[in-house]
Amino acid sequence: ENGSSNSGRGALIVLEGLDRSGKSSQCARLLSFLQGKGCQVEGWRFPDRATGVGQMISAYLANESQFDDRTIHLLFSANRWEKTLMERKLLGGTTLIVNRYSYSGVAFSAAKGLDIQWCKAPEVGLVAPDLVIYLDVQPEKAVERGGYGGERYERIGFQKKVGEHYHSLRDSTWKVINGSLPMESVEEQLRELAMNCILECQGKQLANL
Ligand code: DGP
Ligand code: NA
Ligand code: NA
Repeated sequence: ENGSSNSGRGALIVLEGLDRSGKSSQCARLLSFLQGKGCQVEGWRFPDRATGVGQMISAYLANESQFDDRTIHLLFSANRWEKTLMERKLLGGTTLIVNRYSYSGVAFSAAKGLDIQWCKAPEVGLVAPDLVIYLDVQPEKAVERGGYGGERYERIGFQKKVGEHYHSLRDSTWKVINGSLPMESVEEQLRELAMNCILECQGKQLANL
């Protein structure tokens, strides 16, 4: 069994973590590993800056435009709701490796002081991930990794608060990987978690958040 089975649906696998926690590199590595195994798989990311809503988010993150905290929260959420293709891809057997999802939405907005339940509300009804992998890196370590790019949230004090909120969001679908380990070790753990998830979810129904 090499994971290329046509039976069953694809898995929704989400990577979460602070800025500079290694999500982008690990998503890319995992994607090419699974492709090499013959898996039907795609890499996605949120925010998707290419859509109309995504361009508003991108300008906000670059500090080129301002929005009220609640307004931008709803735009990030809208950017996830735009992806109506997600469910069809999964049901068609494609596994999605997604860089950030609803947990980013809640953790980043709650770190600004918004009410958690209010933050979660617009996410309800989105497709639920089969697996959330949290790359756990101390904010101090993340900064050392070549620094931040200068976007709005890339400040250590804010990232610490985001980390605390991520911690409170953990549930049974979460697996935490120590993101400070060597890249190869993180990669190896991710591969194993992803392969198991892909096999396990083939017989399971899709659920909603
Ligand atoms: P990225 O493209 O992964 O570097 O994300 C851009 C920034 O936006 C990053 O600081 C994390 C933050 N972010 C991602 N998703 C959301 C969200 O849904 N809501 C909020 N408030 N911030 C988010
Ligand atoms: Na960023
Ligand atoms: Na990031």
